[in-house]
Amino acid sequence: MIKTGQNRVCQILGTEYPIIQGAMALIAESNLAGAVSDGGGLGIIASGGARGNWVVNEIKKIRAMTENPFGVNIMLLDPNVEEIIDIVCREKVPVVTTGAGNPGKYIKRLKENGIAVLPVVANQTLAKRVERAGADAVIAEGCEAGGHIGEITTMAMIPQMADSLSIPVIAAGGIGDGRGIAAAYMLGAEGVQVGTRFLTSEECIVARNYKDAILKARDSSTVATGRSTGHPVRVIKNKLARQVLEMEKNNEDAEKINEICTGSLRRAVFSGDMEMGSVMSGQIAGLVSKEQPAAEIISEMFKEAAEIYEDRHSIFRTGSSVSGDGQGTIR
Ligand code: TUI
Repeated sequence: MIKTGQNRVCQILGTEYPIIQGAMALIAESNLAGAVSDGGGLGIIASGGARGNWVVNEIKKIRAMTENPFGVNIMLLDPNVEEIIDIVCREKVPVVTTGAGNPGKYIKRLKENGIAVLPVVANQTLAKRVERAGADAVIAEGCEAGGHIGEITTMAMIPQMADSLSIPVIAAGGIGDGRGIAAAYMLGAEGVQVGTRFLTSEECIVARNYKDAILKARDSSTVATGRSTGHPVRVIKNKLARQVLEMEKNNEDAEKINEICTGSLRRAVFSGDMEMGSVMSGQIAGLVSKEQPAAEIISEMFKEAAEIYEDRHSIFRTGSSVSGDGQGTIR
C-alpha cells in the first residue's frame, strides 16, 4: 500500500494517500472535500463560479470538520481570481490547485505564504513553465476528464510529462478505480486526481438526478462541446449538448451559444435539470456503478490498485516466471 513517507506526492500534500479530489465547480464544497480529507485524500474546495465570502466560509467549515490537509482550487478564467488569491494567502490554506489557465504570476506569492501549489495542466509547454515558476507538482489532466479540457489523452500525456519534468506528475482524466491508479503509475505518475467517481459519493451535494445520470452513463455518454469557441467542456450528452453542437456546426456566434449555456451548470447541479443543464462528467462515468462514502472510494481504489499490481506485475517477464497453458493464455 502507498503511504506517506514513501511517496513524494503524499509528502507535498501531507496526506495518507496520493489522491486529490477533482475541483468540480459549484459541486466541490466542504461537505465532499471534508469527507475526502478525512478519508486520507486531499479534499478540494472549488472556488470557480463562487464569491469570496462563500470560499472563506467553506474554508472555516472544512477546518471544523477535519484536522487533515485540504486544498482550494482557483479557476483562472474566473473574474475574481485576485480576490481568491488574497483569501487563500490570508487563510494559509495548505494546498492550492489551479485550472483553466497559467497560474505563473501567482506562484511566488502563494509559495511565500507556505502554500503548496499544484497547477492543473493539459500540455507539456505549460507544465514546463509552471515547474520553472516553482510549482510543487503538476496535475496532468487528459481530455477524458469532465468539465473544461485540453486536447491530449491521459495515456499519451503522462509518460511524456514524467520524462520531461523533475517535479511529480499527478494523473487526472479517466481514473475511476484501482486499475486506473495502477495504469497511471505504470505511465510514470506519482499520484492521481479523481473527480467523476466522487460525484456519486454519499457526501456529494449534487442533485439526485445528476448522480443518477452518472450511475446510468455508458462509455459513449459524454461529449466535448465548445471546441469552436476555444473552451471545450466535457458533459453528458443531453438536449443542451446537442443544441450546442448543432449551433457550432452551423458556425453560430459564440455569444449566441454562451446565451443558452449561461446558468446551465447551476441548473444541472442544484435543480437536477438533465435536459437543459450542463452535466459535466468524465468519460469514466460508465464505470461508476454505486453510491458510497468518499472514504470508502479512496480505500477501495488503493486496495484494488495494490491487488492488481500483486496479481499482474510479472506478466511481462518471459522465461521461468511466466507459464503458458499451451493455448495462448499467459498465467
Ligand atoms: O479547469 C478545469 N476544469 C473545469 S473548470 C470548470 S468551470 C467552467 N464552466 C464553464 C465553462 C468553462 C469552465 C469546469 N471544469 N480543469 C483543469 C484544466 N485546465 N483542464 C484544462 C486546463 C487548461 C487548459 C488550457 C489549463 C491551461 C490551459 O492553457 C493555458 C495556457 O496558457 O497554455
